[in-house]
Amino acid sequence: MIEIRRLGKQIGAEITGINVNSLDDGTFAQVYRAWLDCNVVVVRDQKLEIDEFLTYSRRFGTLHAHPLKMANHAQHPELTVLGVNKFDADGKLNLKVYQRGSKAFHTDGAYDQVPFKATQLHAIALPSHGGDTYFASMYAAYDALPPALKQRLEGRSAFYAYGGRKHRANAAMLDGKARNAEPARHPLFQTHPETGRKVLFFDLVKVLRIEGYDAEESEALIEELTGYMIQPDGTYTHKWLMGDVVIWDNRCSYHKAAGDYPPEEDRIHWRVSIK
Ligand SMILES: O=C(O)CCC(=O)C(=O)O
Ligand SMILES: [Fe+2]
Repeated sequence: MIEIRRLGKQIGAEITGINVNSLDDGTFAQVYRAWLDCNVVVVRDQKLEIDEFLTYSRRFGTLHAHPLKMANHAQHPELTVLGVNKFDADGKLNLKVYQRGSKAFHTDGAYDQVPFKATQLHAIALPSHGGDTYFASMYAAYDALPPALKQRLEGRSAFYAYGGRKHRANAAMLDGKARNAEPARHPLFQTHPETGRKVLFFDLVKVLRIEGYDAEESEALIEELTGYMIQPDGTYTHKWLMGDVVIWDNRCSYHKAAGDYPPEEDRIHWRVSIK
């Protein structure tokens, strides 16, 4: 029997009592509805083969191979294995692997003209402590904006690129097409295509500038918007358990890896990007 329980005040839901390998359409519709309502859905206690994880993930949309090829699975290019090859040949911790996703709150694929709809992770190995994932609601961020700021930025967009303002050189790690892509332009205020609710679409890792302002004004606005992204009632911190399958909606949530676990321990997830 499916059981759905809210985790955070505004985002996060836990689902127990299902096997994602054998969900009938009616039960999947309940999972999908909970996901739209709560933005982040945690399905507990799954034991999956790679094919099963991919098949289940395809029920949410089309899988998209991540343009950062370094950890994509050789036989299953749509699958990224997070947390592997953490140490270089000389034994040095590779921070690009260890700190992936932990720089700042972001939404996946903002560098793309069509950002990812969803990202789904399955926990394969977990450290003894640390390694949480933080989530925050873009709806709560939008709702918290003062009316004057909303009015000022209505209709405005921001530009995004891999690596953002500080680490643009990291784009060199992407595959050819993505490496040479023009920055993507996305409206700051968007309406979620399925819920009809308004969000503050923003990404601190990849934002370059706000359109229509000079560099100084743009930086000031980025700082101002940053102050509204994380609303206490709009957050959920996920503490991973083995077997968790977690999917988040990139159209209405920000996330960030804590990036604080003991580096000598494994923290491994299967990951897919869904459009
Ligand atoms: O490892 C995590 O907790 C999340 C990393 C991340 O940002 C991602 O997979 O998109
Ligand atoms: Fe991410």
